[in-house]
Amino acid sequence: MTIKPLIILPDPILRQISAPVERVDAELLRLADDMLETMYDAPGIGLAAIQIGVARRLLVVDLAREGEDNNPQVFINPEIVRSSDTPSVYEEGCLSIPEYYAEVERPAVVTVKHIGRDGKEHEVEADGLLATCLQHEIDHLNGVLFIDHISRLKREMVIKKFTKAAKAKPV
Ligand code: K1U
Ligand code: ZN
Repeated sequence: MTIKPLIILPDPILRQISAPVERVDAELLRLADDMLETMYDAPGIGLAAIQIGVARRLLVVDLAREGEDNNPQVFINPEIVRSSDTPSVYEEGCLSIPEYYAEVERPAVVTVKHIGRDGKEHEVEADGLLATCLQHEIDHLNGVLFIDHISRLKREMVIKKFTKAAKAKPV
């Protein structure tokens, strides 16, 4: 398993729309393992393939707490098929926007249809942090970032800060 470099704002790669996965094969499962390794190293609780520069509809999540055994979950071609009307607010972060956090309102409960690493179709009803995390990661597959859910003023300030930092970084 390999730790891959993370794509950081304002890299336009993050705005790409990822393409559906056509085959669950050894190469795809290796990519999922590399994503998990990269997420654990960061550390984070989720990661979409586009965050390591691969525009495929694949995400990984692990919500195990410190001291608990890892609980890696792989979602291939995930799709939200039901969302609750009840909202939930959570202070989100993003490995592609390091050290910036903001409150985002999303549906509190979602049902996500997806293909698992077994190649079979599954449906998961998620609430709490899993619901928030899955919606955040599915947004990534559509080129949407959590800063797109905050005020325009705050978003522009964050983009400006990261653009300045990227220009100052030696190549
Ligand atoms: O997609 C990502 O950039 C990963 C992101 C997922 C996420 C976090 C919070 C709400 C929604 C989605 C992260 O993992 S940010 C880092 C983080 O939240 C964390 C890191 C270490 C321990 C616990 C949480
Ligand atoms: Zn993110």
